[in-house]
This record gives sequence, C-alpha cells and structure tokens, in this order.
Amino acid sequence: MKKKWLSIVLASALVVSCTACGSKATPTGGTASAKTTDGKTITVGFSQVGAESDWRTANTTSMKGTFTKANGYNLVFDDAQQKQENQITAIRNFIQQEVNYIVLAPVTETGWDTVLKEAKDAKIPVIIVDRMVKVSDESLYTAWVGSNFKLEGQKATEWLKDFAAAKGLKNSDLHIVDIQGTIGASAQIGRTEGLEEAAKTNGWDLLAKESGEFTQAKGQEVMESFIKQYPNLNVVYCENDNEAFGAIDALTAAGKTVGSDIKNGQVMVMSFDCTKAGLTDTLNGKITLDTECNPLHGPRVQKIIDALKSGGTVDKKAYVDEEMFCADTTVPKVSISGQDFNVTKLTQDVLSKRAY
Ligand code: GYE
Repeated sequence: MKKKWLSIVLASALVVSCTACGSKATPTGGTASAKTTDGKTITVGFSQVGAESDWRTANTTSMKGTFTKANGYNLVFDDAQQKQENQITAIRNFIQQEVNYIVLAPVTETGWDTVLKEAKDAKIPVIIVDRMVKVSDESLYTAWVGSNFKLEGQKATEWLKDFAAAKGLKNSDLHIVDIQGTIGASAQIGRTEGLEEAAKTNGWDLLAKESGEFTQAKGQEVMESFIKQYPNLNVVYCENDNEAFGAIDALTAAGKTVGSDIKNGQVMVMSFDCTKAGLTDTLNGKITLDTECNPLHGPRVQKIIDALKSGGTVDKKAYVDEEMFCADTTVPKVSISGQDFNVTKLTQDVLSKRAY
C-alpha cells in the first residue's frame, strides 16, 4: 500500500453532496426488528471488500467513524480480503447474529442473489455501498449509494481528447494501456467502458488492458510487463491511485519520465480516486489528471439508516458528485452530453484541504 498513510481527520470532510436518482424505495427486509442490546443501540453488520487501496482505507475509516457507540451503533465489521466467498460468509454471520441492518460493499457485481434472498427472508434491510450489485430482483436490496463510474471514465477520456488536441497531438499519436481494477467490480467496469468507448470514437490506439487488482504491487507488475511488450506506449490509464503509484515506480525504474509532455517522450499517467497521496503526485506532475471518487460514505449510509429507522423512504440509488483535478489549466472543463464538468486546478492549498 502506498507511501505514507496520512492521519485522517474525516469529521471535517464528511459532508459531500449527493445527487439522488431513481425511484424511492421502502425497506425490502421489512421493518428492522429492535434486536438491540439496550433497546437503543442499532447493530450494523458491514461487509467490506478488503484493504487493497488508500481509497478503501478512507472508506473503512469513514464507516467506523460514523457507526460508533457514541452515535448509538454497534458496528460488526468484516474485512473480506477481496474475496466474494468471505463476504457471503460474513453476511450469513450477520443474519445469524440478527443485526438490524446489513451494509455491503460488494467486491464484484454478480453472485449475490442467494445470500441477499436469505437476508430478505430474515427481514434485514441491506444497503449496498460503493460498487453495485446486479441481481435478478431489485427488491433484494433496499438502497445503494456510490459513484457513477462510467461517468468518471467519460470525464477522464474527454479531458484526454481535449488535452491532446490542445497540445497538437493527433489521435494516432496516443498509444494507451489500461491498468484495470478488480475485474467485475463496478469501478472497473465503468472506467474501462469509458476508455474503450472513447478509444473507439477517437480512433486511439488502445494497446492492452490488464487488471492491477486496484493494488500498488500488482499495478507495478502489470506496468513492468506492458513496458516490455509495448515500447511505444505513452499514456497509462490507471483505474485507481494505488495502481498509478506502482506504474510510476515501474516507469521510472525503466528509465522513462512521467509527465504530460508526450511530444517529447514523456509517459502520461492518468488516475482515479484523488486520495491525498494521489493528489500529491498530481501536484508534482507525476499524475497528469486525477478523477475523483469519493470514499466518505459513512454519513451517507447513516442517513439512509436513519430514514429507514423512522419509517421513511429512501432513494433506491444515489450518486455522489465528484470533481477532476489537474495541476495545469490547459483544459479547464469538459463537456459530456451537453453537461459541463469543471477541472479543478490543483494547488497546494487545494491539496492541504484533502482529508484522506
Ligand atoms: O477506486 C479503488 C478501490 O470501488 C470505488 O475500489 C472503489 C474502488 C476505488 O480499491 O481504489
């Protein structure tokens, strides 16, 4: 895992706006019965993907910092070490323990029908957070909150198109490799799709794609192999910050210079997440564009639980608003289907405000 993990003060950064969409939903598991220890405490079972990235660590911290005893919760936390079978076991344990709510950050989209049906039969509402699930019956979960991963990919590639044009590069000058996230995870699917569609539309040379599992070590390994196979590569599209750190190490070790000056032989690194470490590399020019993915879901999930607790309805799906960060201002905004998205100029001041 990356570099120095910085001490996290989440409290100040907990409020990020949410763009709700989709229909309203009622708790599919029925009213959570008051299986609390003292009649007041709400027990929440949280099945977390793992600890593969700085983003994930910030997400875990946000959840643990929200569902505290002081806030009236008993959090049962399970780290699945990136394995779906561990998540399924954790959910079954939560059901057995008769928790009031189950929160699932699913490693991949598919394979959840059976266990979510078991939770529904036990009348325990399930809230999905971060990545999505693909289920045959949408009533198997109560609500989802997370990012629009396809839009993230579209924003990043639209920026690349505009940036290349502004620098006088032709479409055929770009030779791109994709270090993908965990295959089958929504974050991978959306970001890969965004790139593939843009490559097709713009006639870019998309040389190869391979999973770096969202980790620094695998990102480095995949990059080392890409460098050997594709000596002409000049854009590395990393599907998260930790992969970008690994890719930068591999490129540097191979004698390449990372940066935005493709015309003069530099290799451009693009990334997603915008963790403090990622934005530090963006400010120093190692990452040219970092597209934000916000991990601070604790308070958002709490809001959902609060609404359900008081018998209210919640949005079935809610997307989080996110930015893009670049140290240079060549492309100040991108436009997708008529909607403008600003590219925030990254300064030391902006970086110092990042809490994770
Ligand atoms: O981008 C990556 C993490 O699902 C959005 O998972 C999340 C992704 C995030 O490992 O760093």
